[in-house]
Order: sequence, then C-alpha cells, then structure tokens
Amino acid sequence: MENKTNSSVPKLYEAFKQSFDIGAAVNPHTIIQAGELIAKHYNSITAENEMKFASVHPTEDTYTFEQADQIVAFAKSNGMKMRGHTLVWHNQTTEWLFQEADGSPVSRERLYERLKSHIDTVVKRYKGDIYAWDVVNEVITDEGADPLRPSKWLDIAGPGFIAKAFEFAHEADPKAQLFYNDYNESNPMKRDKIYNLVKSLLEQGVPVHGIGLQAHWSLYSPGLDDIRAAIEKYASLGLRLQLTELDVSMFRHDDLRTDLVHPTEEMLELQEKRYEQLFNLLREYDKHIDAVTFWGAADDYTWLNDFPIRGRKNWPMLFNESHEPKGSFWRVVK
Ligand code: HAH
Repeated sequence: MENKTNSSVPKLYEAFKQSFDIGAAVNPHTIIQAGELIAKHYNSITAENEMKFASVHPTEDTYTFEQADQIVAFAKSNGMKMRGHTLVWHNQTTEWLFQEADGSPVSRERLYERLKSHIDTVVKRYKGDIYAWDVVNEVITDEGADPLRPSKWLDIAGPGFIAKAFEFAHEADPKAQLFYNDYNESNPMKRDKIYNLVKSLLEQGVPVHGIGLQAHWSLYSPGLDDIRAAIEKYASLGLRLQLTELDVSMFRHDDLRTDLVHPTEEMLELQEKRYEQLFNLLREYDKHIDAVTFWGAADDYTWLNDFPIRGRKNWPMLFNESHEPKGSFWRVVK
C-alpha cells in the first residue's frame, strides 16, 4: 500500500463531521501510549474503567477520582467531548455496597440511599464536563423470557432501581443526556426486551434520553439487517442513539484459536468490507445517531485481548498496533 506521512492522514472525526461524533474509550495507559493518535482522530472520549463504581467508590466513605479526573482533564485540554460510563452495573461494583458493616445484606432503603448518594456525588463532580451518562448498563438478559438480569441490585432493590438511577442522575445534572446501554443490542429477542424496558420507563415519565448500542461486533455478526432493524426500533421511541463501544472482532463467537500473532490477510480484507458496510449503514441513520464511540483507539490495546479468552490477541480497530491507519480506516473515511 501507498505510504502516507502522518500529516496526509485525514482526521477520522472530520470525515464524519456532518453525521456524528467519533469517540474512543481511553484509560491512563492509552492516554500515554496513544495520546497523540486519540487527540487527532477522535472528538469524544469515554473512560474505559475509571468511572465505574469500584474505581471511584471503593469504600462507603472514600471516593477515588484521581484517574477519572486525569481523563476529564485530557478531554478538556484537547477540546474533546466526554461521555460518562457507568453509574449502575452488575460488574465492577464493590462488596461493601450490598452489605452492612457486619457483612449482612443491606436493606432496600439503605441500598437506595447509597445509589442516590453515589450518583449524586459522581454526576455533580463532572457536571458541565460530561454531557452524556450511561446511567444503567446491561440489565437485560441475553436469553429467556425473563427480561431482567439476576443481580444484587435486582435482588435487594427490586426492579425500581432502574428508574431511580435515571431520576437521581437527572436531579444531579438536569442538562446531562441519560442513556440506557447494552450489548447484543441487535439480537432480535434481546432488542425487543431492551425496547420494552425503555418504553415502559418513558411511559412512567422516567428521564431517559437515549439508548447506547454497545456494538461489540465481529466480522461475521450481527447481520446488517439485524443492526438496521435494531436502530429503527430504538429510534421509533423518539430517543437519541449512540454506538457506545464499537469494535469488530476478527473471531467468530465460537472460534477459540489462540495461535495467531498477526491478523491474516483474509481477516484484514473481511474487516475492511465489514467496516465499510457498517459505516454506510450508520450514515444512513445519522439523523438518529449522535456519536459512534470505539471501545479503544488502536490495535495495540483492546479489552478483546483478554475477552473472551485471556491473552488472545485481537485486532478490532481502525488503526494498527503501530497506530497507522489500516485499510479499514481508508474505507470509512472515503
Ligand atoms: C462491556 N461489556 C462493558 O460495558 C464495558 O464497561 C467493559 O469495559 C467492556 C465491555 C460487554 C460484555 C461483557 O463485559 C461481558 C459479556 C458480554 C459483553
């Protein structure tokens, strides 16, 4: 391929100026390793882990905001927007949250007090800096008719914790856009469960403003028709949509190979075609979609190197391990 100097590589987000913002998930490590790339190509960021419950609120009386603050400062100094991720989730919470000091399960009332005080503290701290929050993450089941995922939140608080989280976030920052965020969002059965949950929240007057489609996708799935149907169904609620965690894994769901140290030529070609089709589709719906955030910045670091198989390399991004644009980049900016 033709060798491009750095300055002749167009900015990714500028290629989408007429359509939507382009974001990246960052962490303290990638800000150092890839800060220049991130500042050039993305006009929005999300903290990958640093605003999650366990990261900012390790004990009842302690908040640890150093890393989150650094990431917000990075966004500000580079003129980027900032999304908040995430206030209520079943993972990366802390033991103390669901327990009394003596280790017994916390009461429902106490859990609601803790929920309110957590959301109030975190959302107010970043008022004016964070324009959109993933308020509730992944409460819908992947399989089965029961819509809500079993969790300590559900066990102790009952299903009302979902609406309350949005209400508390809205009180803390009435200007912030509040999102329900989930994965496998394009699977027709899960899509309908997500749709029904959000529809019923809206009918109760709960302040939900958008749906985050995580978009942890692969070369092979989901199909474009399922993605289109999901976008149309969610948009029919009259809400804003964002892709919040986009990546395109090289591996099928059931492909457990761990031997590759480089992507094959075939993988790279399939990925170029896939990214081109995906962004063509997303541009078609740019009236509904405000932002597309990748769950990473370049192939040197991605959470998929440890998921679903610890230590298995993956190459899901538009930039390679040396931070150079891949063929997929040129297909989407064209
Ligand atoms: C996302 N879950 C989370 O929203 C994000 O916070 C995390 O950093 C990575 C991915 C996706 C997911 C998962 O964690 C487990 C099973 C399926 C999907």
